[in-house]
Amino acid sequence: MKEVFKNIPVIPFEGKDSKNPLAFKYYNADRVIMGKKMSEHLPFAMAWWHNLCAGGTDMFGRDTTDKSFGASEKGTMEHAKAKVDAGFEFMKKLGIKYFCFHDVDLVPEADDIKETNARLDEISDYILEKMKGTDIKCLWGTANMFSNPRFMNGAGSTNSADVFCFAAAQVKKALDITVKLGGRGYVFWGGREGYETLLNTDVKFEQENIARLMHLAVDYGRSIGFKGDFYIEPKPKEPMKHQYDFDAATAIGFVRQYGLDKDFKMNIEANHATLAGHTFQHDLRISAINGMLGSIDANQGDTLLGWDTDEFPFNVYDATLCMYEVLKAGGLTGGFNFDSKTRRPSYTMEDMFHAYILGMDTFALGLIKAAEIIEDGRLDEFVKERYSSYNSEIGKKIRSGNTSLSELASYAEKMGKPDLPGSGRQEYLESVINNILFN
Ligand code: XLS
Ligand code: CA
Ligand code: CA
Repeated sequence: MKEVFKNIPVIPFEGKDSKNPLAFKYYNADRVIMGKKMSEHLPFAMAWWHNLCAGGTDMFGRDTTDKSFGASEKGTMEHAKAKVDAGFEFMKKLGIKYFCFHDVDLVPEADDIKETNARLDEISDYILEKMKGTDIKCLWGTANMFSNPRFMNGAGSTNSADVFCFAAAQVKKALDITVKLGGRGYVFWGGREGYETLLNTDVKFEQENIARLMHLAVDYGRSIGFKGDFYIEPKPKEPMKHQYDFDAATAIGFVRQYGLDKDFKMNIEANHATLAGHTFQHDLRISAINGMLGSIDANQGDTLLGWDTDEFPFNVYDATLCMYEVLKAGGLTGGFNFDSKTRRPSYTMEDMFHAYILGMDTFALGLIKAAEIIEDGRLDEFVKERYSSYNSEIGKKIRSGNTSLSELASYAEKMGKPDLPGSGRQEYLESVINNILFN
């Protein structure tokens, strides 16, 4: 097998004092944090689409990097296999155990779905072969139901029954391949499940139909032995003006309304949470308290830009607060997929490695610091104390639902007026975080 990433070694852990650009400073797979190895806390995944397919094209310019990986022609099965070779070499060199894919990231789409499916069979055989002797597996698979013009009005939410059938066929095949490659999860990201204008849209019907497609997917998935979680990946907009899975709260309401909550969890992407006007931590917390924190798309946006920039995670505050939520939730059943791309001017093969080293180190730091915050205990203690009035007699009654509006009203009348509810101490708590982050 020809080496694709020449001059790039297996990336070692060298620790925080290392100046070697091709070494981890914080991600030490075997280091034990709160009783578990870092590699178990952080099941990292490579996103096939960004890492092996995206060449830096944007609205204003073509590719800056060549991801043919030695294939003589792009968009061929030879190229598809070259991407597999490159991907496996890449994951092995970084110690990454998972990958995520859309159907059409793996193979070029043919005019006829029968031919596309035959190509998917061929490439998944090839991937299976590559997986042998490694512990690399699929984290999750999905069907791309947003790029092809047939999906201009959505997939589950399309106005065309024929397009709905086509979407069903793609989901079926993507599930087959996910199961074949040992996938832990299956994602629905509703990129075009939304609308441009309400003037032409039957929102109720579209939402019901999305749920129908999801139910069909669950039934089929379970029938072929898929034991993992289905995920909704919320995003408020882009490409559509409005997307139905706006944020975690909306998507959780949706899966509950349509009886999908036993099979679905959330795949929370940092950049999507911020596009929805939330913090990353917010959507993680909302998912976690509802028992629906499944998996994470690890990236970050840019607050100066209003779109989905899918940058590699660099912000240690956000990664720390993310890992704080993850640790509190008892970990993920999914993993951390780097749905991130190198910036357009970072066009060399080496940049791909720098990007993953950055992302993995950022999350490793986040994990280390989140564990310190929990072990330190000042935050937890403060929150506990903040609600302690509910441990008192009347508070206990409220908590247990063992009271009435009249009882509370006469309690208030006797009291006259309550004391102020206690300082929120935000600045103090933020200084605790800084103290732990930079000690
Ligand atoms: C796009 C989404 C997409 C999903 C998978 O914004 O992040 O890449 O993760 O379809
Ligand atoms: Ca994503
Ligand atoms: Ca994204």
